[in-house]
Order: sequence, then structure tokens, then C-alpha cells
Amino acid sequence: PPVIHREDYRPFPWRVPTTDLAFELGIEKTRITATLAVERNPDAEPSDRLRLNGDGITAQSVTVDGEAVNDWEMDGPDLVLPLAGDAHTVEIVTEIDPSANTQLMGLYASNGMLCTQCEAEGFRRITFFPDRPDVLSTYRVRMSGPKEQFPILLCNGNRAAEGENGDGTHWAEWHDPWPKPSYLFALVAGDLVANSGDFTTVSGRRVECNIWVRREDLARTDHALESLHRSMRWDEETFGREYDLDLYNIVAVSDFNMGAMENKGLNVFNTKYVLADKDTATDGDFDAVEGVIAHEYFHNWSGNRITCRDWFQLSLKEGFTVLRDQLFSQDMRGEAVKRIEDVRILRAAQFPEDAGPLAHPIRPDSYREISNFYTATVYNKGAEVIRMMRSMAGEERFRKGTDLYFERHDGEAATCEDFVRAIEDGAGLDLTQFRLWYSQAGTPRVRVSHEVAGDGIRITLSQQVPATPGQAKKQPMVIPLRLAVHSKANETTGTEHIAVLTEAEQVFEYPLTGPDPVISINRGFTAPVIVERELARDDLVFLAAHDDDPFARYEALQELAVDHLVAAASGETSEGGEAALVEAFRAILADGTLDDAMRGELMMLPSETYLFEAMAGSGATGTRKADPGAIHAARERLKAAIGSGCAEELDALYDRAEEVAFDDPAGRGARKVKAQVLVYAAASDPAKAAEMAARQYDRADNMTDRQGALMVLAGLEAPEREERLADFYDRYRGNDLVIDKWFTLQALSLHPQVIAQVEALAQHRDFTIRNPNRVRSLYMAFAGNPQGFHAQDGAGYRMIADLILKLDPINPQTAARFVSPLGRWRRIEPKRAALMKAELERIAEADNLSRDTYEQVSRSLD
Ligand code: HT7
Ligand code: ZN
Repeated sequence: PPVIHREDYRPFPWRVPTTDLAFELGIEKTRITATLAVERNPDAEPSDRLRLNGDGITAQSVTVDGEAVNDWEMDGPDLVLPLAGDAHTVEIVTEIDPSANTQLMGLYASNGMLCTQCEAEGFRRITFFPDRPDVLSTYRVRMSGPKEQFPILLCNGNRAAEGENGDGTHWAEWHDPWPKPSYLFALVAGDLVANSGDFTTVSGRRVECNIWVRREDLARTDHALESLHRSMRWDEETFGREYDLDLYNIVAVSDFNMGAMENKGLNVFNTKYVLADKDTATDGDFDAVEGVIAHEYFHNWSGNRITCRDWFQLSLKEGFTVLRDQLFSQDMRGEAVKRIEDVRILRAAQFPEDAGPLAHPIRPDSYREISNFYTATVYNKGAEVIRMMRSMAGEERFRKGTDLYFERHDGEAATCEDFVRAIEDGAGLDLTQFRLWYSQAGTPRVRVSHEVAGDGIRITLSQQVPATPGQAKKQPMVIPLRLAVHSKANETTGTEHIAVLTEAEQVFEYPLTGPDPVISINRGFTAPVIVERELARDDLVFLAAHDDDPFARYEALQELAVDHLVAAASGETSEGGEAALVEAFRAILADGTLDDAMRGELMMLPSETYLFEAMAGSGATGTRKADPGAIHAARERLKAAIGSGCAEELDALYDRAEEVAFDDPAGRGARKVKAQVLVYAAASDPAKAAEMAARQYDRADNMTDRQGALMVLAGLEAPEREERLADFYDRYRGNDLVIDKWFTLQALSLHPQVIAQVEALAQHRDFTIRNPNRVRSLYMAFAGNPQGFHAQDGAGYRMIADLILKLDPINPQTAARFVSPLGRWRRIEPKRAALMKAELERIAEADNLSRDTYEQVSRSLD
């Protein structure tokens, strides 16, 4: 497959001011008549040929200005038509079989309904079209189909007309007044019902909001609708963005490759991010629904009104929109806990990507398959990069920058450079050097050292950006770090400063506020970097107990744990490390100033994946490899030590939390700490944990408590395990999203027989390889279970490779996402590395590998 380069971008020679589509809908046969008004683009190199992208489709007929023509040709999947004049009308008829579309890209069938997914290049599976984001067109769509099967017919924009054909079929016409690229096109036809609620915008526009679902799911849609209304108001208040149509439709579908899609006026969502009630969804699920609803809504401005010029600019809309949804959730749920959650996600998903063979800048330079670039780097690191601009400018000036961006580029297909320039001009920043964040991959490492000089402190910061594939040499980046210098002796916290590191090494001087200084740095995680500081254990304990920045407190505790666990996993002595951690935990448990939501965060040990990254490349020579077995054992030992060392405090915390009712404002925090107490009990006293968890499971009046208990039980060899797993299955049989949890719980479990269990689950009657949620619920969970995935004999690697080979012909996009866990082979100890590499080679040798999987496997082996 060819490599596409960012540098090769050229404007399209033709414009398409209007697009008329007529769909005659059927699950097995849908006929599409596309009528395109085309005219020469004066801003592009002229061409007498019109290239229309296609993918697996054939034209039934082609007419130009009303005359049938046959001088067109196919160039690979594309249709190329000679056009001599300046403006023409081109009509093309295609026929497709949505029921055979297992890739879930383009028009496909899901549970008896029809729906679309066009981003990034799915529209070309429906009809021939210049399927690129810089070709904006105004769409009119007529849909017709059997009324009984498809009583609801939805498309982008507003419904213009509807009627019956008198033969059992009906039709609807839709008009979207906003020009859009083809990737934002959407259509849905099915037997759906809506939870509806109007929203009145700041200027008085009444917007009809609908959440469309299957009838049996209607009772679980209130949270989604309320989240939508909250998002609409927040975007007006925070970014000055108002909604621009009279209708906002969201449709939930159960077969979906990603989380959701922001199609103009007609979002299509994975059911996982719509449906929630307390019996079937955890607190985390409620948060995810709110976050994804907000994310897709915010795209209406950052994505739809201003779209991307080409797919290399994906972070323009995704990075910015992730930042917007993060800020929204911070405002809804509290800044500190949300920030910690977001950093945890970044470290779990993006840092390993940046350190591995798939590392790429947030604005990549090349790709073979764009679907592979919907990554944590483009999304989450992209958000961090814009967050840094906001930190440097301050909220008010940042808002001036975003206002200018929206004003300047409304209605355009823009670039990351356009965004940066608007922030520079609007916020008054010089971002010349800062632009390196768009072009350099890799997580910078910042070293911190200091010396006390009289009544001041000299802090030396140095940075190093690691080599990444295709980028051996790096230039120093702009790294803004919020910091404060506390006094350990006085137990006082210092004033906050912002140090902006721009050179390879730089010294910053600040006054001291007391003796025995301790530096609190990267407060609030202002920069997505790895800080390397050699702090004495006492200093970390001090920060964990006293830092006034909640993130820095969390960070100190994590660092304490990482230092100890990496040393323990490497066979080094970490004398006093365990005892210090037990004491730090005791302090967290006793701290009356903390609420339980924060306490629950602080109680979470660094994940094994994070420890894997910390161990790889560490050590005196920097060549240490990660040993997942040793990491797991060390972490379990520490959990047991904390569980027994703090048993009394943990029991007291559990008893207190158990008294808090579900709806109490403190309820969420209480549920979080209860789950943590069970985790520590399971490591220190499994029999007691089994009893506690079984009791919690039986008494639960909500999914958070039930799932938390079952998660712990699933890892134990106790009779309670099988009983409660069977109960859970019977109780929720038929509810796909909850049965997904049942698969995940078992695939993630710490049970010694987890591989055999996952093998058996793959044969379960409810397992299907055709539904991405179900595949992820079993296999993505398993790939994230270090104990199972990294089994010493390579059985875990084999299982994932087998899955990739089986899934690739069915759904290549989903298959390709399973490659990256195997791609970490270079950072792991040699025995496992060889086994992982051998599995990648086995995949690479397979015939007819998709472009998606081929690209990921070849990059992983390079
Ligand atoms: N913008 C949406 C991307 C998306 C997608 C991409 C490839 C294949 C399937 C997909 N479904 C949705 C999602 C978002 O970021 O909002
Ligand atoms: Zn998005």
C-alpha cells in the first residue's frame, strides 16, 4: 500500500457546491443516486479529469449534464471522468449490500437498522465522491424504504419533507444548510424511539434534541439527554459557541468501531456512550457518557464549522475537542480528580505509544491507512499541547485566541498552523519554538536539580527528547512547568511560579520561603513530560502529605510507589520503601481534609503498564528491560503489605463508606474507596476479601458496587467467584453492554487460570467476533491484563495474534488496534521479546493482510 505524505497536499481541482443523494434503502440492497454539481476550483492546478474516490463499489451508470457517458475509467478503486468544461452536473448510480459490510465503514446494517460511518474514508464505500475533508458541499438527501422496517428516517440537517409512496414504503427529504465534507455525512433508518427535550440557545433558538434508541433502551437515556443540554450551555458560556440548527439527533447503535461520531446534526453513537442507569452502568460509565456526548457536541464548532484541510491535521479538531471535553468534565465534576484521571489515561495509552515503534508527532508526516492515526497521541497528547498554550496565556487570553480562531476560519477546512497562528495573534503569545510540539514525537524527559544560594534557590532544569522512528535528532522544546518551593522544616507551601523551559538546560532562581526546601514541579501536570528528580524518600512523603496542589500530591505518592516497585522488580534493595508507602497510605486514609473521591485516586497504585514503562530504559545504564512477571509480583506484594499494614484503617473506611446512600452527594467517593479497600483486602487476606466482596455484591443497589465486588471476586480462587459470576450473567442476560462487562471482568482478572478462562469465553454462545464491543470486551481487556498477556510461555501473545489474523478480513480497523500491545517487544526482557516478535512475524507473513494491519505490523517490526 502506498505511503501518503503531508507535504504532497494539493487543493482539489474541482469544487462540489451541491450534492443530491437519493437512497432506496434495503438491508441487502441499497441503491444510491448521487448528483454532484461540480465546477473548477480557481485556487487549484486545473485538471480535465475528475477523480472520484471509491472503495469496493462499481458504478451502475454515469451521466454528465444529463447524457449517459462511458468514457470514464477505473483507476484502482477510483472512478476517473474526463471533464472539459468549467461546470457540470455528474450523476452516478451505485448499489451496495449493507448486510455484507462487516467493516462497519460506509453504510451498514446493525440490529435490523441501517446506519453510516463515514469518517475518515467511509463515504467512498457508498458512492463515488472526492472523499477528502477539504471538499465542502451542501447536501440534499432523499431516503425511501419500507415503512414497517424503517419507520424512522434520519439524515443531517433539517427534515424538509416526508410522505408515503402508497406501496408500504415511505420517504423523507433532508436538507443540511451547512456545507460539509463527506466524512460528516450520516444517515440512519430503523425502528427507533426518542427521548426528546428542547434546548433554548443563548440567542433564543429552540433546538429539538432527540436521543434515538431501541424501545427497550429508552429508560436508560435521561443521562445522555441531560449531558447534551449541559454541554450546549457550557459551550456558550465557556467558548461563546452556540448551536446552529433547529434539530440535534443522536442515535445509539450497538455495532460501532469507535466511541461516537460527530456527523452534522446527526451524531451516531456506540450504545456504550449513550445508555446508563444505576443498575447497569457504573459511575465511570456515567462519566464516559457525559464526556463523549460533550465531545461530539463540541465538534459542532471544533470539527464541523471549522474542519480539517487534510487528515494530517486531525489533531486540529481532535486535540482541541478533547481539551474542550476535559475542561467541561472538570467543571461538571471537579478539577483535581478529573485531571488525575486524564493524566492516568495519557500515561497508560499515550506514553507507551510515544516510546514505541508506532510513535508519531501529533501532526503526522505520513501514513498508509488514516484509521491507524486515531491515536492517543493525536487525541490526548494533542489536547495536552493546546492545554500548554492555555497555561502560558492564561484563561482569558486563551479565550481571545480561540475566539479569533473561530472567527477567522469559520466555514473553512483549516490546518494546525492556522490554529497556532490564531492563538498567537489572539492571545499574544510567540509560539515559534512551541510549534515543535506538532512535529517532534517522543515524550520529553525533564531533569530537575537544585542548589540553595543564600535566601534563594537555583533550580536547574534540563530536557532531553528521545529519538523516535524517523526522528533521530531532536531540538529543545518549550516546556511550561508550574512549580512551587515548599519548606519541609516549616511544613509550609511556597508561592506558585511558571518556569518555561526553552533550552536544553536552564537555571531558574526563586526566593526561599523557609528552610529545607522541597520542589513541587509540573503541578497540575502542566506539561506532558516525564520529570526525573532525585528526591529523597522523605521529601516525597512530605509532598504526598502536604502539597497544596492535589495533582502534585498524587504524583508524589505515585513516584514513591514507582521508585519502590521498579527497584523491587529489578531485584534491588528498596530498604524502607515498603514501610514508607504503608505510612504514606495510613496518612491518606486518616486525612480529614480529603474527600473520598480524591482519597480513592490517591489509593490507586501505579498500573502495571505504567510500571512497565518506568522499568524499561531505567537503571544505571538506561538499558534495563521491563519484566512483567517481576513487576506483577512486586506490586502484589506491596498491595498485601498495605492491606495488612493498614487493615484497621481500611476496615474503618469501608464501614464508614458503606453507610453512605447511593444518591448522597458523597456516594460516588464512598463507592470508589470501597472498591479500593476490596482490592487491598484481596491481596492481603483473600478469604476475608471474598466474603466482603460477596456481601457487597449481594447487597448492591447499583452497578458500581456490584462490578467492583465482582472484579475482586473474579481474581480469587473462592467458591463465591463462580456463584456470583453465574448470578451476574443470569441477571443481565440479553443486556449486551452488561454482558460485555461480564466478559471484561473475567479477561482482566488476576486469576491464575485466566488464559484458559479467556479461551473458554471465546467459545461462549454470547461471544461474537462481528461485534467490536464484544471483541474489545474480551480481547482488549485480556491484552491489558499483564499477567495473562505476558504469560511466560507466550500463550497470551499467541492468542492476540490469532485474533488479529481471524478478525482482519472481517473488521481490519478493529484488528489493527490489537497490534500495538505486541509492538512493545523491544522494551521487554529477551525471552518474551522473542516470543512477541515471532507472533508479529507470523502475522506479517499472512496473505491478504489489510492495509490497516499491514501498516501497524510492519512499523512494529521495523
Ligand atoms: N471523529 C470521530 C472519529 C471516528 C472514527 C474514525 C475512524 C473509524 C471510525 C470512527 N468512528 C468515529 C470520533 C471522535 O473523535 O469524535
Ligand atoms: Zn473527536
